[in-house]
Amino acid sequence: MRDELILKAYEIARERYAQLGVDTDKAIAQLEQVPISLHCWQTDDVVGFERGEALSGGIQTTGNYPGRARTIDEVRQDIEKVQTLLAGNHRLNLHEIYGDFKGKLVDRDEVGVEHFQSWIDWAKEHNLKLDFNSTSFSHPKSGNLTLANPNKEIRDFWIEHTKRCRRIANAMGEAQGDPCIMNIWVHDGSKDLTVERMRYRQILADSLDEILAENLPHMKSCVEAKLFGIGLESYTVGSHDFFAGYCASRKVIYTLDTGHYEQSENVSDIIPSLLLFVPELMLHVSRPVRWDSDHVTIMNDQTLDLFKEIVRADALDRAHVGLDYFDASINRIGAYVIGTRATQKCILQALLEPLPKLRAYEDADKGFQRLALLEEAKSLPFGAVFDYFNMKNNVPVGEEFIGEIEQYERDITSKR
Ligand code: RNT
Ligand code: ZN
Repeated sequence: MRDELILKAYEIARERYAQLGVDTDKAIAQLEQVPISLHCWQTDDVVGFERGEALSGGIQTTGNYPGRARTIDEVRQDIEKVQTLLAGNHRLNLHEIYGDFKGKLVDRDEVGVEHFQSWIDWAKEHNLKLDFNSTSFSHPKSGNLTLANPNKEIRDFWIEHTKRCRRIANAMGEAQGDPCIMNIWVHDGSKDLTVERMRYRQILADSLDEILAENLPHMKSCVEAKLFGIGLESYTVGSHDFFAGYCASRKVIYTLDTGHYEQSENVSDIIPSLLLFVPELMLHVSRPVRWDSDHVTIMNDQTLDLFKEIVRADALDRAHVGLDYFDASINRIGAYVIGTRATQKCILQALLEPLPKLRAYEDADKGFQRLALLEEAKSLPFGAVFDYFNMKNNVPVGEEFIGEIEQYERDITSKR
């Protein structure tokens, strides 16, 4: 009965969209090909397995909902659960502090592929491809400046760390037969006014040039821009302008985190500018509330517009989609699933846009018609298409995943 209803609704939706020249089957097939890189740090509030230091680097999790993953096995168990609730083949995004250190303190300038071999094996077993991140926060040498530090000893420590991480990413990429995307984000900045804005940026550019010089064919590096960090409010070395210039001149992938903008800012408009000058984009899909609060991604205008611009630019194959938020105030598995499904909904909405018709109106200078269709497109039967997409992929449809997560909480996370 349930399946019949979903199918019936889908058939009607398919016809309705077809009237506007939109092929829903094609959109579903395209959506199935978009992997979303799941950020491992949502399972455990960005703690990792190195030294369990308090989170630093200007980022913060808030909340203490029970059930946080405390071990590598618990992180894996949670990711495996999440996978069963999502349509499509996704990726797992690891941070360096999530290495399999087997209880030993492995410092950041000592880390190697051996600390990620069990991840590589596990990922293969579970049909997940891995992405990676160097970790410059939550460490005694983090301070306010890492790769941009004028102190050579500290700077070299972080350069060594980041180089090692790139080699680990390369090994992951080789093992999975698909490039591992490695993100470099450093929190470097200043709480108060600085008179050395350009100097730190010069040092950061030099450090990155040195790090990226090594040719590693199985990985791709990306660098993440930011507005500010907590405790580092007056100045961010790796600002949006810095990285736009850096990525354009060095042909490096730009990481755009939607949490790093003001709530009311039109983030999506950056897409068609960057795409003209940088090779690819890495997206950290997130949600700022008042500040870079990393709330769970939802289907809001910012996220919808982001993917509409990517689809309008025909750039889904140049954009790597990942999530980046850490909400410790609600069920963490639930947070994962809400955010991933919201991202998929936004991608689907973008794929279902009646673009040829809208473009024809625009070319003919028919402004009223264009706006009217943009408005009407919002209430097309998109939900029926999304439901069918999930049913077709044998994962929960609609709110069905709520019950499944409640069950997992009763059986597993509440006992932690
Ligand atoms: C921080 C950046 C960064 C981190 C992760 C944990 O503002 O968004 O991507 O969230 O590396
Ligand atoms: Zn981010």
